[in-house]
Amino acid sequence: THKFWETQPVGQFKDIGDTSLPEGPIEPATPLSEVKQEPYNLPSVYEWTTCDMNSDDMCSEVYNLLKNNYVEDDENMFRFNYSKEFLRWALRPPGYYQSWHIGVRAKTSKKLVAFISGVPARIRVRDEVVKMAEINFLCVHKKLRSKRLAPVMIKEVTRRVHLENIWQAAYTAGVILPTPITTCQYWHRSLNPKKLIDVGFSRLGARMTMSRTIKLYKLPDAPITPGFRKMEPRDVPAVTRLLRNYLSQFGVATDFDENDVEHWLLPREDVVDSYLVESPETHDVTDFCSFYTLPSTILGNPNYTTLKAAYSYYNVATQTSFLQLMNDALIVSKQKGFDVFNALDVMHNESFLKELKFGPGDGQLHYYLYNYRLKSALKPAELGLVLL
Ligand code: MYA
Ligand code: JJ1
Repeated sequence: THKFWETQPVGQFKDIGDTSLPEGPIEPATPLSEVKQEPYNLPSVYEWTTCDMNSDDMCSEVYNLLKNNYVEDDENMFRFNYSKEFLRWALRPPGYYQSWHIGVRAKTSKKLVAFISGVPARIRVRDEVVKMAEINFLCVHKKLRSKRLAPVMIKEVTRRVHLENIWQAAYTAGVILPTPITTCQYWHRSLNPKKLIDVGFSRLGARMTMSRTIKLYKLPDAPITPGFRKMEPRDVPAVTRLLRNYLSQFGVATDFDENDVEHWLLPREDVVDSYLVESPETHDVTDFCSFYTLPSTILGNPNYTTLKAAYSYYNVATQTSFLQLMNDALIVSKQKGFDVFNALDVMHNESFLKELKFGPGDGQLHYYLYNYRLKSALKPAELGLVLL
C-alpha cells in the first residue's frame, strides 16, 4: 500500500483498465487564492531553504548532498555523481523558478539534509501541450530515511508549482509508484570493457576472454558519416525544426522551441554533447544525436573511483541510417573518454540497440505524470521524453 500516493491525483492501481475514466487532468486547477500560502510543516528540527544555484556555495552543498546520498544501483556498487555544472544546467532552463529549488536544513547545524527540485517544461500529451513541472533530484540524507520526509517535500514542491499556476508534473523513478505511464529498460554499450569488468559494472561473457571482449567492442577512431560535426549556435533553428517534426509522432513528448533547444542541446563541456549531419551538397541539417555526461562514483573499489557514462538524449535520423548515426555517437563518446554509453528503449532507440552491441542492464526507469490520466500505458517506443 501507498499511504501517501493514495491521497494524490495520480493514476491509481485500482483504476488500471477502467476505460470509463477520461484522459486528462484528474483534478481541476483552483484559483491561486485557494493555494496554501504558507510552507508545509517539517518536523521541528528541520527548516526549509531555497537553494540559489547561482551561488557557488549553495551549488556545492546540493552537489555534495547528491554525491553522497543520491541514486544507487540495486547492489550499491555505483552512485550517480552529477557535476556542479550539470546541476546548474539542469536547474536553470528558460523560465526557471528559484522557488522550485527546495532544500531542507537541520536547524542547529544548518547542514543541508534533503533536496527536491522542479523546472518548467511544456510536454505534449497526445494532442494537448501541457505546462508542467519536471521534478528531479529528490534526495533525503541516508541517515534520515524512512521518516516520511519525502511526502512533505513532494507536497511542498507541489504547492510552489501551483503558486505559478501550473497543475501537472512529469517525473521518473527507479521504483514502482502509482502508476507508470511507461516502464523503460536501460541498455549499456561498453566502450572500455576492461575497466567495466574490473569494477563489476559488467562481466566477461561465457566463452569470452578479455582480449576477445576488447576486440568485440572496438570502434573506429573517427566518425564515418560525411558532414558529421558538433552542433553550433547557428544550428538552433534547423535542429529545432528537425526535433519538433520527429517528436510529433510520440504519444507523450517534449515540446521544444528554439529557446529550449539552445539551452538543452547546445554543447556544454562535460555536460551535454550534440552532433549533427550537415549535407555536404545542400548544407541542410538532416540528422542529429546528443548525449549527456553523468558519471557514477564507484563505491569501494581500490583501483578506480569514477565511471564515466554518456546517456543518450535526443536523436533524429532522416538521411543517415539510425545505426550509422548512433555508431558515430559511440565513436565520439569513446574518443572523449567515456567508459560506457547508456540508452533507454524510448523513441526509436530499439532500432539500433542490439545491432550496436548494447546489452540490457539490471535497471528500469518508470515514467510518471502528476494530475494527468492516460487511458492506458504507453510502450517505451511511444515516449518522446528524456529526463536527466
Ligand atoms: S527519483 C530519484 C529519487 N531519489 C533517490 O532514489 C535517491 C536515494 N533515495 C532517497 O533519497 C530517499 O529514499 C527518497 C525517499 C528521498 C527517494 N519518488 O521519506 P520517506 C515514497 C516518489 O519515508 P525515504 C526523483 O527524483 C514512498 O513510496 N515517491 O522515504 C523524482 C512512500 O510513499 P507511500 C517516492 O526513503 C521524484 C514515501 O515516499 C520515491 O526516506 C519525484 C516514503 O517517504 C520516489 N523516488 O525518502 C517525486 N521514493 O507510502 C514525485 C519513495 O505512498 C513528484 N517514495 O508509498 C510528484 C509531482 C510533484 C509536483 C506536482 C506539481 C503539480
Ligand atoms: O547501471 C545499471 N546497471 C549496470 C551495473 C550493474 C551493477 C550491479 N547492480 C548494469 N551493467 C551491465 C552492463 C552490461 C554491459 C555489456 C552488455 C550487457 C550489459 O546493468 C543500472 C541500469 O541498468 N542503473 C541503475 O540501477 C541506477 C539506477 C537506475 C534508476 C534511476 C532512477 C533515476 C531517477 C531520476 O529521476
